[in-house]
Amino acid sequence: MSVSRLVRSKEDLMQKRNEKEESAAHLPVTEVEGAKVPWDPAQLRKIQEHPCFSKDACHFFGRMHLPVAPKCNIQCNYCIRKFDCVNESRPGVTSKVLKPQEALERVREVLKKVHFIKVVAVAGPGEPLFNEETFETFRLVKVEFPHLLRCMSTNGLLLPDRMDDIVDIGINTLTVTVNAIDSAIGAEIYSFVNYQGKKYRGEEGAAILIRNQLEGIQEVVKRKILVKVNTVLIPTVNDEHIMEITKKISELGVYIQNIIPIIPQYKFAHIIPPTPKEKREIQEKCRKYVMQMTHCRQCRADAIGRLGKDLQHCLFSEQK
Ligand code: CLF
Ligand code: SF4
Repeated sequence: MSVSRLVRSKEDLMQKRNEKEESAAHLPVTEVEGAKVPWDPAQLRKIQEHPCFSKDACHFFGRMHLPVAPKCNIQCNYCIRKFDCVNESRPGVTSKVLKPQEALERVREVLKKVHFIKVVAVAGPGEPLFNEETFETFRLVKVEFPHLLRCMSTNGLLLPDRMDDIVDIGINTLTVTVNAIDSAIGAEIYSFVNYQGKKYRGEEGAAILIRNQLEGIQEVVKRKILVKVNTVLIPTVNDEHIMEITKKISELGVYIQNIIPIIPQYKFAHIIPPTPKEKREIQEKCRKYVMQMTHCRQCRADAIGRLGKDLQHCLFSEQK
C-alpha cells in the first residue's frame, strides 16, 4: 500500500471513529433486570482498536492469543478434544501450550517486533476459565503491558463462579459461546458438563450450562465489559432456534454476535454445514436484534497478527 493511501486510510478510520464515538453517545441503553446499563463510552473507545469487535480496526490492528489453557470442562459434540477449542478456533489445529511465564515472555518478544498488536487474549486450546494459568497469565501481562486490551473466549460455565477474578484481571472484552437457550436443544449439542466436581449429562447438564452462561453474561454486562456471543450454526439442531438465542442475548445487552457455520466432525460428522447464503440469511434476520460480526477468521489458539494475516509461523518456528 502506498504511503498516501495508508495516510488516507488512517484519516478515514479516524473519521469513522469520531462518527462512532458520536453515535455511541446515542446508543440505546441496555436494560438488565430493570436497571438501565449504558455501554461504557470508555470501553467503546477502546474497542475501536479491537480487530474482532470493530471491522474497521481489523485492517490496522492485530491480536495475540496466548495458548495457556489446555483443559476443558464440557464436551461439545462438534469438538475433537485433541485439537484447539473450536468455539473460537479453526478445527484440526493444535497449539503448543505455554506456561504463564512463557506467555509473558512471548508478549515481550512479539511487542518488540510487531507494533500493531492491541489485544492480548486467551482462547484455548481448552476452556480459559477452567485453567488457573489463564488468570496467572493475565495478571502478569496486566502489570507489564497495562495498555493492551485483555480479551477472553469462554464456554461460560464458570462465569458466575469466577466473576470477581474476571474483574480483577481487568478483562475488557469477553466472548461467550451460546449455541442454545433451551436445554432440550442443548442436550443434543453437549455430551456432558463437568461442574463443581460432578459430571452432568443430557438436559440436566445443558440446563446448568445455559443458566450459568445467561446469568454470567448479565453480570459481566453490568460490570461494563463488552460481550460478544459466538453461536455455532448447526443445521437440523439449532438453526431454527438461533433467532430465540439472538433475542435473548439482545435483552442481556450483548454488543455483537458471531454466527459460525459448523465444521462437521466428531458426533456431528454427519451434519451438512450451512451454505454461505444460508448463513447470511440468518445473520440478516439476527441483525435486527444484535450487531453481527461478518469478518471472523476462526483463528488458532496461538494466533498472532491481523485477522487472516497470522505471523506466528514467521515469529516462532515450533508453531507449524
Ligand atoms: Fe481472540 Fe476472540 Fe478475543 Fe478476537 S479472535 S479471543 S474476540 S482477540 Fe476474532 Fe479470531 Fe474470530 Fe475470535 S477473528 S476467531 S472472533
Ligand atoms: Fe471443545 Fe471448546 Fe467445546 Fe471444550 S468448549 S468441548 S474445547 S469446543
